[in-house]
Amino acid sequence: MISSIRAIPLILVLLIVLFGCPGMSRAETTVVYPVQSGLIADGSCCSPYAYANSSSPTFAMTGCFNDFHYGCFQWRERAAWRWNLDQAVPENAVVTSAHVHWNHPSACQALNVYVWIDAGSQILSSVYCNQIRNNPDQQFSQQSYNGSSVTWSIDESVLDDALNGGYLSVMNQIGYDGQGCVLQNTGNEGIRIVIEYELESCEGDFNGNGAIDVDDLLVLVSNYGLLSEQYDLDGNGFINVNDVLLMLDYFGSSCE
Ligand SMILES: [Ca+2]
Ligand SMILES: [Ca+2]
Repeated sequence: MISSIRAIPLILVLLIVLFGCPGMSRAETTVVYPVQSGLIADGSCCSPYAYANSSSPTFAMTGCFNDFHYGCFQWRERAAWRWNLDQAVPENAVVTSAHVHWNHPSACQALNVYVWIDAGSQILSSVYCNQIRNNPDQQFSQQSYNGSSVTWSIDESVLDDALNGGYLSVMNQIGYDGQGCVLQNTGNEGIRIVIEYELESCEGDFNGNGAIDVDDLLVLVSNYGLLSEQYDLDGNGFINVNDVLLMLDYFGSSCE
């Protein structure tokens, strides 16, 4: 006869076997906001750019086209951000994607957008921004830019460098011939990096087959209510419902 205390995990096992275990993947997402932001601009067209920190909630980025005879037809405002990615994800994380996200308070239409990305440890300065612009680790350009929210994918190798080195910097320019856009700089809708990852874990793989599956769950259940170091997942010395819940969290993941 099955005692009621052991019936609980057995019912869970039955539910998982019958209906699968949706939502039990180990996928995680983290959102990282910049630690430094600023504009690269000056008061006139066609003169050298200079970086200055700014924590303004929005950045108005305009082009420059101030010469009637096309004598000055230059980019004007650029913006730059720097993120601290040290410890952005756990050590056992396997990153599956990383994106720069930004929003415009209202839809932005522009002829050109450029984005330069650098995985470096320097703080933002005029010199560093110029270096990012001239020698980026990754770069995008998009013509016919139009939207209120935009996502740019960060290359895996660039993100790896940034995670190892600690920092990622992004610089952009929007607009041409006087057009421009307002960009949300701070707040939840401000420019941000979204990293998706999975946790590499072999906890719960009791039979060592590289996956946490129903066989492991059955092993756990067969030890339910017993003292055990081997199958104890939460470290309290015995197997109870907390271990079953942890097992459900791990369930379906693989160790590779
Ligand atoms: Ca297993
Ligand atoms: Ca336990």
